[in-house]
Amino acid sequence: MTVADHDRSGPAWAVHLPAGTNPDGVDLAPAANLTARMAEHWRREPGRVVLADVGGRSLTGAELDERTAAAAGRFAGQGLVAGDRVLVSCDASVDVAIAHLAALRMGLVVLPANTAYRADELAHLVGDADPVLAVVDDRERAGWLQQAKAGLAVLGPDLAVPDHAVPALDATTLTSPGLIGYTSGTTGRPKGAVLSHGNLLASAEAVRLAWRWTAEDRLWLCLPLFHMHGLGVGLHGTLVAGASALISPKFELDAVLDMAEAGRATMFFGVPTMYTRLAASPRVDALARLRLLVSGSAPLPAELHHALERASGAKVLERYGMTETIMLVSNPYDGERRPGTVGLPLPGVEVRLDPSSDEVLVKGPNVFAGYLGRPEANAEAFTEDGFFHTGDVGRYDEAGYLQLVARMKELIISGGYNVYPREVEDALRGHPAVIDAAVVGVPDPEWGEAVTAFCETDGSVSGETLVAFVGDRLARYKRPKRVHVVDTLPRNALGKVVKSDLR
Ligand code: MLC
Ligand code: AMP
Repeated sequence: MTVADHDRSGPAWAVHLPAGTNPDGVDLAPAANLTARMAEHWRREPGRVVLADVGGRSLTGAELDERTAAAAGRFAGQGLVAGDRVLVSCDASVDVAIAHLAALRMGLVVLPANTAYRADELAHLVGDADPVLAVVDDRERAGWLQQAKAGLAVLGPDLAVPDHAVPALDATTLTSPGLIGYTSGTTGRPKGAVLSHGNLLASAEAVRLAWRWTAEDRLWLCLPLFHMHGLGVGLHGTLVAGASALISPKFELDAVLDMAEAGRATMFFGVPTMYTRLAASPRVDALARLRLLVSGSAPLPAELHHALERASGAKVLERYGMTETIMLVSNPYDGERRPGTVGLPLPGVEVRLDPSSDEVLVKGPNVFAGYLGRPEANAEAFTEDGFFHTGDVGRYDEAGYLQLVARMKELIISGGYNVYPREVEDALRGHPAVIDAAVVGVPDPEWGEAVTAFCETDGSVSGETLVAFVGDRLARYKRPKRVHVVDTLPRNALGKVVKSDLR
């Protein structure tokens, strides 16, 4: 069976659209670009609060319109013009949301960068995408960026430079690039997935419809704003729905439960590690007060889904997405939410399983057109008829819901963050005492998968030293949770390490 439901009369559209909606009337690109769609809401209801933070600051639509216009003026005053690239690496805040939206409004292309990245990881992004300015909230990272590109202009998230004439706003087209999300795809060093305004808008519209997201909703947004989950779904989804978000720079268990108990939000989005921690709290029943809890970025174990439901009555809605495609497949809002599945294709998304490998192949207005400057990778990333290879292996269950059963790509997902074994292995091999290294993901109750390393050494180094060594070179979440020093790594006849034996 295929649930390739681009066909508007098919079951996927029917399950995701509100009752009575005519699928033929649904337009996933209902504006000239992403921010034009947001600005329609700000003009229609200028007094409605749209962004707030945990410190008590809040902005109405009119204020956000004005603040993002002023911020665009400041970018213009630094000499930036539409098409220029801006690297943004900041903890989530109202200020960074303003800077991000201002950049999009004037046609700049945003490169979000994890705040945990260290010098090498940032230098790779700078070398690959050549930003003209960086918005960074930390001196050390600012220094690394300027080492990577001499003379790179760096501003803090408050953009503390003089005001300047506001450039043309919301004037880009749907095909204009808006974001470049770095991800390793199936192999190699991170590549920049170029997402257009049309991709970003189509995905935000699809989840707005599917999750019945309205202006009355308030999202508790404690995901980072440098990955798709927090940015493309959390922030963009909120503003495309004309709704509001309460931004917190960090996931804090008690803060989430206090918010839920007090009814300060209607929605919460999280990665499975967050739900694991919530499920362990005696106050977890507070979650039932929220209208919608969404999980994604990594598999939500069916037992965790059931445990949350037993303890709180809430049925978490699991969905599936990627940097290159934003949101793809979701359990339904109104229909049955099936634990252990990611649901049915979202409106506009076509899903097909490769007949020989069961790889999930996808197509739709949300799917990116290619990686920045990588013709060979792009040739491999798409089928002849334009479907993108996700690198995830799927099957359909008896109800036609998609289950993700394996990954073809060598990817470890730890707490919702991606870790590529190659990168950690290369860092370990950089230690003079390491002869060879192999890194695998080991099932872990907290992180989903724990980065675990096996090293052949000359006997002069301990596992702890190697953990610290990697921690200085790569983002801390990539550090192995365990390093096993071994005499020899298991190898096959060709000399290749057999990772399945290590797991
Ligand atoms: C933090 N640490 C991690 C980690 N996060 N280790 C492994 N994996 C992780 N994900 C480590 C830190 O390095 C530190 O170690 C220690 O844990 C405490 O750090 P912390 O910052 O206080 O941790 P905490 O706040 O508890 O972070 C856990 C978390 C966070 C789950 C809240 O990881 C998180 O926000 N994850 C969400 C990631 C996300 O947004 N993914 C979306 C990708 S988009 P030490 O030793 O240095 O003290 C995508 C597409 C899609 O995938 O479908 O959505
Ligand atoms: P990223 O490179 O951060 O975009 O990660 C995308 C990958 O996260 C996907 O290819 C999947 O492997 C994984 N992923 C996202 N959502 C889910 C989910 N609900 N269940 C299982 N894996 C998921």
